[in-house]
Amino acid sequence: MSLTDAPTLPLGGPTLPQERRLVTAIPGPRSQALLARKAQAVSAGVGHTVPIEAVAAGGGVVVDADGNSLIDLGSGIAVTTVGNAHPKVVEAVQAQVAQFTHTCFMVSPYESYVAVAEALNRLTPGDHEKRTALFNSGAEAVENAVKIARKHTGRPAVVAFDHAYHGRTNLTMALTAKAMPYKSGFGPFAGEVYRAPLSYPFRDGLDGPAAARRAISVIEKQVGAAGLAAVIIEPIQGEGGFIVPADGFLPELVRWCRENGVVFIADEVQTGFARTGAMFASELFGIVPDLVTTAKGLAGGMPLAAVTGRSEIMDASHLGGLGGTYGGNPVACAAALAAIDVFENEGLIPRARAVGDILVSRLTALQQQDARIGDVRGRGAMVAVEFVLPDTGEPDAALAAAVAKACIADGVIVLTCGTYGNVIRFLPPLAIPDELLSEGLEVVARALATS
Ligand code: PLZ
Repeated sequence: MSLTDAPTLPLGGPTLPQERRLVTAIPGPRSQALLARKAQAVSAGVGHTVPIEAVAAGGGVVVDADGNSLIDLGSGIAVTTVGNAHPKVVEAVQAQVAQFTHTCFMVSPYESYVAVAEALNRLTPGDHEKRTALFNSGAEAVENAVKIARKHTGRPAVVAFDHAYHGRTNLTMALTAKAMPYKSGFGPFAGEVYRAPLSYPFRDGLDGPAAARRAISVIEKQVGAAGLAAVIIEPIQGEGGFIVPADGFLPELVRWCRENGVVFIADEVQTGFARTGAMFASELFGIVPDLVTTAKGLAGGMPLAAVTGRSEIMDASHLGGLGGTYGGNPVACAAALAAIDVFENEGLIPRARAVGDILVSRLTALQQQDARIGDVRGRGAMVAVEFVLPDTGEPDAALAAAVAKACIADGVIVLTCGTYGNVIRFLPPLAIPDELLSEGLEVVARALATS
C-alpha cells in the first residue's frame, strides 16, 4: 500500500466523536489485512485481544482502520488513565521531541527527569525523605526495586504472593505466579524467590489479620527473615484477578517487615495514579511502603517507570549501580509531567471514584439477576467481575472468554484476567463520558445474557 491510498486518519484525543460505531463486522477488511501481515511478520508469541487495526484513540474510544469506533474499557491495560492522546500530553511530547529526543540521563542530565523524581517523591505515600530512579517498563522497575532492596539489606531472598504479576523478564517471571501464558517453557527462573499465600476474601473466607498470620507463618517457616531482602505485593492484584485483600492484611505484613528489617515493596504499576480512587492504592489500606514501583498511567501512554522510596534504601546503591540507556527518556518525562498535572489538577481522583460508582452499581445489579457472577470487586475505576459455576463456585473461564468475545464483536473493549482466567476487568480511561461508559456496560449485560 502506498501513502496515497491510506485512508484519511481521524485525529485522536478527546475531539474524536465519543460514540460506539460499527460500520463493519469486527475485524473489518482493513483490520483483517493487517492481522494477516502480523501473522507473517510478528512472532507468534505476541498475542492480541482485540482483532483490529487501531488508527486513533481518545477520550473513551479506540477507532480502527475500517471506521469502527469501539468503547474502551481497558485503557491499553490501565495506561491511558488521563485519556488517550490527552491534549496536555500531546503538547508536552511535541514540544520536547522538537527540542531533543535523547541525551541519556547518565551522560547529560536534564531537568524533566529530576522534576518527575520530585513529583513522585511528593506524591507517593509517606512524608519521609525519598529518592526516585526512572526506567522504561514496569518489569524493569520491579527488577530494580529488588536490586535496591538486596543492596540495602545485604540479603538475597524475595517473597512474592499467590496470583502475583510483576512482569515478563527473568526475575519478574520468577515473581509472577501464573505459568500460562507468562512462564511456561521460559525457565529456569531467577533464584531466591519464594511465594506466600494471599488474602483472597472471595475464595479463602479469611479476615485480613488471619490471612496475614498465614502468610507470615509461611514466610517465617519457609524463608526466614534473616535472609529476606524484600516482600513485594500489588496492593490490589491486577493480572491475578483484581483481588482486593481483606482489611488489615497489608498493614500486618508491613508491620512484620518493619520489625524484621525487610523492605516492603508495593508494586503500584497497575494500581497507581488515581486509578483506584486514590493517587496510590496503598493509601486505601493505610500503608506506607518502603519502595513503590510505578509505570503504566504515569506517562499517559509513553513508556516510563519508576522506583520511589526511602532515601536510605534508594541511596544504598553504589554510584553507577542503577541506570540504563533510555531510563527516564526526556520525551517520556515530558509526557509524565503533563499527565501528573492532569492527575492533580483535573480532578482525576474523584473522577475515578465516580467511574467506579457507575461500574459497581451496574455490575452488582447484573450480579443480582445472574448467579454466574460470583463476585464484583475493586476500588475506584479498577473493577472486575469473577464468573463462577453457580452450583459449585468453581471458576468459569469459558464464560469470561465468551462474554469478552461478544463485547468486542459488539464494539466494546474489555480485558479478562485472573489466575483461573474467569475474571473480566474494567479499567476505562477516566476521560470516558458517563453515557459512553453506561452504553459499554449495557453491551456487557447483553453479552452476558447471550453467553
Ligand atoms: N507489575 C502490577 O500489572 C503489567 C501486563 C500485560 P510492564 N501488567 C500488564 C502483559 O500481558 O504483559 C505489570 C503489572 C504489575 C508489573 C507489570 C509489568 O509492567 O510495563 O508490562 O513491564
